[in-house]
Amino acid sequence: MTYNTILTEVDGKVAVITLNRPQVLNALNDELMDELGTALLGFDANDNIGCIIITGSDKAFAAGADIATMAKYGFGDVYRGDFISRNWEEIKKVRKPVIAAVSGYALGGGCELAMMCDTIMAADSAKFAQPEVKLGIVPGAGGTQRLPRAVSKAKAMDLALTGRMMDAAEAERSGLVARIFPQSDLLKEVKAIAKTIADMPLLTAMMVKEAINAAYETTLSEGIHFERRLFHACFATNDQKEGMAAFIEKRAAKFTNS
Ligand code: CO8
Repeated sequence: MTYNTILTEVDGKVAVITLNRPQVLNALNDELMDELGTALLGFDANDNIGCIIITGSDKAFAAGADIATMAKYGFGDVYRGDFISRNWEEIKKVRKPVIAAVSGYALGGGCELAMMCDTIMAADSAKFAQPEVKLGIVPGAGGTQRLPRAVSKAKAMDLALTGRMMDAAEAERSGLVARIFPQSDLLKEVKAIAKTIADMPLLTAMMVKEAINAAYETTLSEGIHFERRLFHACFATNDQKEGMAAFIEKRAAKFTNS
């Protein structure tokens, strides 16, 4: 499938989706979000893929929603058109692990898109911000909800009220970013991490993702209960038998994703 605003690549069991509107620093418009959703759900349905990476260019993961488009909108347009909800939530339907590999700017909707992924790996050049306040809008794709959960209320308030940029080192210290790599190594390193994940038993990896994401939606006791049910369910899979047998027999496991 060919797209206008993204590039896709498959490397073994890893799929890479590259945001590709370089002339506007990968500003996120409807076409891009539609294509991203289609590509994500396509890879999610593909049995040969075990992990998906979303990345951008060296200069920008994404510099936010497309301001030139938004500038024309009035309340009626965004309310009646359900701006955001229609095509910004597709990523949440993806059940396989999704990694954001961020170089350069991840601003506004770009930062929010990265936070919708399951984890964020960053180049040392990465810069994160929620600068919407400077445009007279609040973050609208989850920034006020996901950022405080990732970095604390104090830092989320600081970032969203001042609109300032946070560099990769601060983002890692704050818990937004899992690991930092030199910019030239980012994609290679993230592909290696994605391959490690894709080589794990898929059903188990999907359950890990589902359980950790549930931690953000439930009370602790409900979350623990959910985890326990998934833990018990693992014992119905062939890969639990294989993983434990391989350990005992001191050999590499051969998972069948069943
Ligand atoms: N939208 C549209 N065009 C953009 C955007 C954007 N977000 N960001 C950059 N561009 C364009 C510029 O207009 C410029 O175009 P041109 O060459 O035609 O003038 C080109 O990209 C290059 O940008 P700059 O010349 O500005 O490059 P600099 O290196 O000087 O600066 C910056 C880079 C700092 C990233 C700067 O471009 C900037 O501040 N961009 C805007 C960042 C921003 O405010 N982002 C938040 C947008 S609001 C948002 O994301 C709300 C999300 C809510 C959910 C959305 C649902 C759809």
